[in-house]
Amino acid sequence: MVFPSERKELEAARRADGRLPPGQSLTLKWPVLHEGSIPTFDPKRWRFSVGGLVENAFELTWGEFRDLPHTSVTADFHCVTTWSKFDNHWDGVLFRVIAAKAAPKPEAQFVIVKAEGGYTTNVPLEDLMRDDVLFADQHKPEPLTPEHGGPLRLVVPHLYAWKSAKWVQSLEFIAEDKAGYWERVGYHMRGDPFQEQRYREN
Ligand SMILES: Nc1nc2c(c(=O)[nH]1)N[C@H]1C(S)=C(S)[C@@H](COP(=O)(O)O)O[C@H]1N2
Ligand SMILES: [Mo]
Repeated sequence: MVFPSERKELEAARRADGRLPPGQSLTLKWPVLHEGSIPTFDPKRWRFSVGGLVENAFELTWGEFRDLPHTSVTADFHCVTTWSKFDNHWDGVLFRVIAAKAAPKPEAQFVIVKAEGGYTTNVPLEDLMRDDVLFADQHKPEPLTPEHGGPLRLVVPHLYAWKSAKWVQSLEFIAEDKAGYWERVGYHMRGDPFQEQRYREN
């Protein structure tokens, strides 16, 4: 049992640490938030594909993905609807591992991340190359359930959580930035919570 006063105290502590972005509040729960329905996972048919401006476009089966070197990352998660969930323990494959395999061409500056069901989001390549950006297939102590993006979701801790696409299926490396699902309707092209990059200015 967690008392409201405890939540308030933790929130004050994260604010004092500089880890609570402006306009956010701390949640002890893990809300489920997405558009559309939760896809069913068939490990035999699942594919992860990488293409666009890369030297080595490739596709992975679920077994091949699971065989890639895994890394654990502890990171915060900030949704633009104002909740922040702290100290998530993710495990998965770093974006850098995927990028090294793909060998992006010098013109590649952005990535369109595509999820099953049609959700997309655009992220600058530079943001994805950080050492805590990963494709997570585990979350502890709660499992990475289908409603939280299982079997595989992107996690970009330093950007608003709409960039952390659930049920990720493919990546397209591109030269010029191109709006994804939420970005098309006015959300920010980058989405840094500490700069409150919620909406686009134009
Ligand atoms: N495929 C997909 N991924 C998505 C979304 C979505 O609608 N579809 N919503 C995003 C938003 S706005 C948030 S806040 C997080 C929520 O993740 P959670 O449900 O695991 O808390 O998922 C992000 N990833
Ligand atoms: Mo969100």
